[in-house]
Amino acid sequence: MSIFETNFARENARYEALITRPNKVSGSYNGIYDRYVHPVLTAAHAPLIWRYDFDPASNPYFMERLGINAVLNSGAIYMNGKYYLVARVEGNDRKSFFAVAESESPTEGFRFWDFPVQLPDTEPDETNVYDMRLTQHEDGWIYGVFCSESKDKSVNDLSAAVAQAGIVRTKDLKTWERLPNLKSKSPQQRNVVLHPEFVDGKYAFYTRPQDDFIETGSGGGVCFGLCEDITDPVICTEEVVVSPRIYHTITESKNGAGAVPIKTEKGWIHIAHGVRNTAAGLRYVIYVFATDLNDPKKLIAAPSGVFIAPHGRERVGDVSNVCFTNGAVVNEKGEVYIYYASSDTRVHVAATTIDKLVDYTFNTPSDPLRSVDCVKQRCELIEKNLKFLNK
Ligand code: BGC
Ligand code: BMA
Repeated sequence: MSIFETNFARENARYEALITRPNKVSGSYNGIYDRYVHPVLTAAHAPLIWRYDFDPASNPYFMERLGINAVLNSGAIYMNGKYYLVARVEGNDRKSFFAVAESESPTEGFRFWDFPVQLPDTEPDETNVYDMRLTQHEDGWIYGVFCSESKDKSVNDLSAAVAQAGIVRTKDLKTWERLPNLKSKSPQQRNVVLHPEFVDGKYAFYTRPQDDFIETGSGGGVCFGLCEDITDPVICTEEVVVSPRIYHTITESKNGAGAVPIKTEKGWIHIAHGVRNTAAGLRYVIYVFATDLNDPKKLIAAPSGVFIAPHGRERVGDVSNVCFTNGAVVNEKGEVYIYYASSDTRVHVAATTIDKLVDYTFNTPSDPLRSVDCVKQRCELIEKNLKFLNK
């Protein structure tokens, strides 16, 4: 066999073994959700035809020509009995793009389609795109809202950038129509999510106003605003804060909506992210809050602290100490699968159910915000438990 043939055969076998590898629940327990042992998507899940030149004449060593660096923050949708992830794929060149991976199972077997998503090129200054949220809207379209990033040419700083919310829509995840970027009063927007239902007859967005590309500045947290016409998307109401940033909590530096809110009998459940600053850089964790069924900007539950934080191997990657989600699905059995990326490098899944998620959201105490009160809260739990043990 030629070098090409040997290397091709080995890599192809490795690839197939990876895609068909069974997954299983990991040993870590909290009763709230199950983490799975293996990531569901990694850079190695990128098809070989995306990366290698398959012509032995032009590529005798079977050398990677266009490498993939990471597969991360993935939008998710459950449709026609199948699970689809629209992942952020980052090439070795640091540019991200979107690609659809499909599986019959929520926890394993995700395989990318042959071609990545080819977004209509309507924003001439757009340099990078990432973190798509997929909303199955009651108007019949599937919307993808993502971050559209451009260089900030107004200042003399090579790294200055502007983040805006890009919007596309599709019926089949194959043909994508691009709409104009969302306009709001905020100079920058990231982590924007479209609510799945009309609110007061209008499209409703969770936004995250920010003064600067990295710093949210005066931006108070995850906000909510309405939009009359999705084809000319302008936030026409005041952006009101739904889930605030709070001093000395997991949302102190920033927070942002994550998965599209999940409708339950008790309220809309939001799986979002919170960021705090540390000596080792920003730490991203996932948290949960709930809003009113009839008034989705009204916060009705705020379980205390972290829902998912990076564990073990998840802690290390291109941007270490990050857990981030922009997609979760619910199937007809009431099972919930939360797709979260660790350290901007790979995508994992955590499995729970609507019943458990409701129990967690509405029965986990809220953060009392001061150590002394947190101790009181814990002592009450201990006293209650000791009574049970002594029975
Ligand atoms: C990166 C994102 C990151 C953002 C803010 C962008 O350039 O692509 O992953 O969230 O900067 O740090
Ligand atoms: C951002 C997000 C993600 C990323 C995170 C950590 O602000 O939008 O793309 O996972 O930072 O780098």
